[in-house]
Amino acid sequence: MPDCVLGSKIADSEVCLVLSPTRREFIQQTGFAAAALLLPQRKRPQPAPPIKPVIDPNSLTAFVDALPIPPLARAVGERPSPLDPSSKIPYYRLPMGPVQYKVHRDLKPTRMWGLGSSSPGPTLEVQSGHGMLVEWANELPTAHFLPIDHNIHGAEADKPDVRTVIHMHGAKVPPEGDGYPENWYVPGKAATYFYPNNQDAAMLWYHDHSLGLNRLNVMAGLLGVCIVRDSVEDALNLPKHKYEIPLVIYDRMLDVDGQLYYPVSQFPGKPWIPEFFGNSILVNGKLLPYLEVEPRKYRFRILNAANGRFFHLALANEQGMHQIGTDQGLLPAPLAIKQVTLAPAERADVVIDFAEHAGEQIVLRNDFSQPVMQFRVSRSKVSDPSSLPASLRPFSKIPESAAVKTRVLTLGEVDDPYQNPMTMLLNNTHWNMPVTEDPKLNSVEIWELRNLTDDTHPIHLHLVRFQILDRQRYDAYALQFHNILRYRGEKTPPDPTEAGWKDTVRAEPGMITRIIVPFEGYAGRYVWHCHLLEHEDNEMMRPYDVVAVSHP
Ligand SMILES: [Cu+2]
Repeated sequence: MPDCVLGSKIADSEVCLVLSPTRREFIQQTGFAAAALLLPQRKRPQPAPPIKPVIDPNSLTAFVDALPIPPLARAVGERPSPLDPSSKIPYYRLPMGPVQYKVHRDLKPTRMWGLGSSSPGPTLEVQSGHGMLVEWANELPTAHFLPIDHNIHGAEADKPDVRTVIHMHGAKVPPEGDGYPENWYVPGKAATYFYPNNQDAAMLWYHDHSLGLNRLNVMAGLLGVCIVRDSVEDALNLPKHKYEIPLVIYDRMLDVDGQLYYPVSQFPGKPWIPEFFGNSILVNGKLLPYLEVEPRKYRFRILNAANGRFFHLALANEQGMHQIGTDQGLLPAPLAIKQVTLAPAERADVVIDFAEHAGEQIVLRNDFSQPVMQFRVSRSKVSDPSSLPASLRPFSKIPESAAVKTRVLTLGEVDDPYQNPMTMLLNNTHWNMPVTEDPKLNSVEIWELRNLTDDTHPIHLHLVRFQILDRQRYDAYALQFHNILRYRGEKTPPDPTEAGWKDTVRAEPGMITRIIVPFEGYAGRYVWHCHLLEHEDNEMMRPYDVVAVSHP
């Protein structure tokens, strides 16, 4: 199978669509021979040819647009707290509506759906323990501009084309405010959710989660960031204010008119594609932007908001960085790294010190060669009062003995006779089948994810944070076709960059991935799912119940 030339010309970008980077990542991590031995080869379905040619980002002048920073959300008032009506909490209103945005100086404005006047939408910033109310108002038009597949469960032709519900990824939130995928609402309607924010400092992100449409609504632009702060982080003297910058990174395809292009399958009447990979990488909504920085430390809050692409980000001058946090907040200590690896929905909190690079122009690259953005380091002498402390936040591993239950859960794929993926399944169950995962509130469980496919699936559980226990190679073929569990290696611990609190875990092919999860916070109905949005939309999502325990 040919590898994909990233940032390549139009013809190659079509190749990118048929080869999953998730598969490439597997090959990088394991060696191609092992991959070939372990898994049957299959062809990926060919998407239909683009209706219009798409733009080759290499044909554009790079680094001519300044990196935009999403605006800070401003509360429009105060309302009584649902927990204590005598106290008032901030009330935000974030309307979803059409926006026109110039992705690059030399392109026409791109139609998107944003929040407020931007995509990514305004950044919510809150202090841990301080609740807030957010009204998510659907002010979108009644027609969608991306291809809906009415064969997908939840997106049938009798459902409205435009409907949305917002989920705050990583938030510990009561079930009624979690953005349950069936709780979508149509243009003209709104939902107000209460976020208690009783959780450690972390970068959360909000995005559409409506059943069967999520991949298209996020692609259209319905996403943004929420930063939770707390006293532990405040005491660390990390770079802050203008020296702390969110980098929301995702891939898109743009047609020659500069408009978002989302391909369809080669099957007439069934437009769903198994994964989306675009050739243009946007940072905070801009293609190939630059950022002027001073020769000092910066803190970058990096989010992979792509539908399906994994990012492997590194500085072209091979300069090192320090990772200080992951999905659910600070690591115990900074880690010296050369590369940031992020599956969709994962976050990395990274400090880069430009002190030794005054006057340089440093490119941030993906996959070794594809330019993403440029840092322009000024020559001015500056003082840097910020610190990179040797220790950040204490972290205790949960002992396996704390778990009251181990759930064995498979990640599977249903193919047609020509090995085209048609549906993705968790534990061989569809969305509308009865709930099977029902942990008790305040209990700890181990979830053992047995990946039967040849993709890495980033698995996300709503409500909770968890720790990765280990990964172990096994014979997926023997399990799937002969029901024999045969290990092919020892258990390996998580990489140091993922050895903190997580809410999304890469379940790699040929691997059993185990996580240990305290189910804390609230009882009620939540979901767990793959965060490759094309998978999630096509059945790779399940409801789960956190069950309150009644005491006699
Ligand atoms: Cu998946």
